[in-house]
Amino acid sequence: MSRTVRIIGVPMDLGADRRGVDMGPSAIRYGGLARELNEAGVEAVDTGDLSIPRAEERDPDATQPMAGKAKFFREVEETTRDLTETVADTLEAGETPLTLGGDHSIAIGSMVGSARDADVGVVWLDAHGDYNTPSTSPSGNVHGMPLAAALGVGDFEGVDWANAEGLREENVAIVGLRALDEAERAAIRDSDVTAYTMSDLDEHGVTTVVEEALSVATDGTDGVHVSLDLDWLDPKTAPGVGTPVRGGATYREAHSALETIADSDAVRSVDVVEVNPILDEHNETAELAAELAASAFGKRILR
Ligand code: B3U
Ligand code: MN
Ligand code: MN
Repeated sequence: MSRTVRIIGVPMDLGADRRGVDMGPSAIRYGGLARELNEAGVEAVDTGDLSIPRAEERDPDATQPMAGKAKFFREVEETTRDLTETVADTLEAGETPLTLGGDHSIAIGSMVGSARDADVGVVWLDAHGDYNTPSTSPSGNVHGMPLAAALGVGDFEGVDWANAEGLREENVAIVGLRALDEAERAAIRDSDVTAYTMSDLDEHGVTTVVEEALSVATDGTDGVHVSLDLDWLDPKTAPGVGTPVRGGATYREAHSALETIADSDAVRSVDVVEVNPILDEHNETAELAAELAASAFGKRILR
């Protein structure tokens, strides 16, 4: 029986400084997502977009966590609750959620929803650690915090809407890391999260590193949540992202990584985030996002 992938657009940019990633879902669809998914041999259905508060009508500082700063915290909570239900309902219906960002704060909802009634591991493909908390974040942008939020780290301890029930640090693997804030670095080092840097990719190759990441994420779990931040790729290949960092994965490494992930047969839910069409060139980052989603669901040339 073929897999049904449900596309869920989350045009959210309140978790990021730079406006524009709210147009990501539209650009990725326009970039051929449905066709790519069909070529992967899955049934693609589209829920449309969740409704997101408009930044101009909201006060970024209206609510703040107990300590530290997190801009648009109330709006991130609203969106997280909404996406959590959508992702959980999708899984309950036997379908696979593919959540399109939007900034990476939306991954809180996809992880909480995915790990509601199951033990879930995470493979996090990102230049950044996304392990800040409101107290450690230099920017106050929640897109730098989703992993810490879902794991209940620091200020996020006990925040019911943000903590992913069936997710443990031991089952989280970050791949391709190359940009960390000082306090974030210390927090990741002290945690049980496994982090593979770009140096690890250079030294061992993408297949070996992703296979290791998958063994971390599948160890004792029911499935894997894959969160792909397009800034994981090198900005030459994926220019349309809000926070580019030099020295990222190549086009071929990225496809290879997602093909390896598909081969594991462990994919439970997927995010594709941080595409910024305003900064993109001829929609190429959005098209790449669509292609990589297809690779994650098993698209192959000879199949
Ligand atoms: N670590 C920085 C930068 C950042 C994190 N994630 C993105 N940018 N996309 C921060 O703001 O927390
Ligand atoms: Mn990210
Ligand atoms: Mn990133």
